[in-house]
Amino acid sequence: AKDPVRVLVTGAAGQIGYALVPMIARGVMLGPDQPVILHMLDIEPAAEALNGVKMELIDAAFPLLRGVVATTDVAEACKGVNIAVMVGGFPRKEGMERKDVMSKNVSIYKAQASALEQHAAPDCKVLVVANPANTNALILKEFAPSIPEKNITCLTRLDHNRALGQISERLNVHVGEVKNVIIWGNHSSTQYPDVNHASVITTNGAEKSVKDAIANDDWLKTEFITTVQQRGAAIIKARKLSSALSAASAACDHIRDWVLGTPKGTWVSMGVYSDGSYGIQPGIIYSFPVTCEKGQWSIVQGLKVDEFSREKMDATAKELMEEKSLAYSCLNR
Ligand code: NAX
Repeated sequence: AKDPVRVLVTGAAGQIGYALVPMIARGVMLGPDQPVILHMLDIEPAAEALNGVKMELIDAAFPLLRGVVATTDVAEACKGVNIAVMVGGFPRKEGMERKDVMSKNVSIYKAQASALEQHAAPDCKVLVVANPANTNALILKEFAPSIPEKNITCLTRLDHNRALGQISERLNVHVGEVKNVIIWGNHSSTQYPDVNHASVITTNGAEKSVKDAIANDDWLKTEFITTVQQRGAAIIKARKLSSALSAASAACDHIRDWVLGTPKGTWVSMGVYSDGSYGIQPGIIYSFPVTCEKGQWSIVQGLKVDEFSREKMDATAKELMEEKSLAYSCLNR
């Protein structure tokens, strides 16, 4: 039998946390034969709610769940964790300035970076979900220099899955028959959902490019892109709450593919530290197409980038550079 893996979820008393922890405990993230010990962190005002989540986890009698740590102590939460899913953060409230939200999150991610560095397992893999996800991940990377930079990522898989979903709805095919969309850049409304290299299995079993199958460039270049970019806002409008089950599911997809590998011929989108691929400047966490093998991701190389894509990829990189300087100005305050 496998040894249990310790998985940290921060912000575990929140909406995404509530959807995510049962998925992890059921083996959705690490597989049906992998026992887990859940470490759940939240802040003092949510301590009682967090304990309630722990009670429910016990009541669910998950066979794979070998232990639950529920705490408001960051060091205790990080102790020995192999996977860290960072969902906790400071939300933007009405009337708040961007700079003030950034400032709160910078201080949270700076502190949690140190705790992970000191207490997590040496090869801990980190996924930042909390917004601004790319920049929170960058701050975490900067303040945890002993964690390999390849181990620090942010979530753009929800956007990737949303793009797959839109294509599958449009073509009326199962979502599993669509692959290789790309989310470039920031997990924000400047992200660029790109279908230029995506393909679909048609009803007769043949593989076809999504561009040919849809045969409507205008839709792909306008409505498709804005629908994916604005999907989070559409969910808030409908639910009066932000995406939670889809975000939790995407976090599981992200970690599962990273740890267990992507299927042959398939790539996924992950926010990773830029190495200069596709002319994107190093020094930011940017979403790229990646394949994963043996617990390591690598950026898919050699994809053709046309002028339309270039412009959109650069615009979202520019926004990340601006977020980075805003974050640094908060650090120096
Ligand atoms: P909630 O407000 O329901 O939950 C957040 C939880 O984090 C709360 O329980 C809060 O007490 C806790 N928290 C705050 N500061 C903390 C700290 N310093 N340490 C530990 N816990 C702390 O938000 P929820 O809807 O669960 O969303 C969580 C985060 O995910 C938000 O930042 C949200 O913007 C972000 N999202 C990111 C997505 C992505 O694709 N990357 C999509 C979904 C989501 O919008």
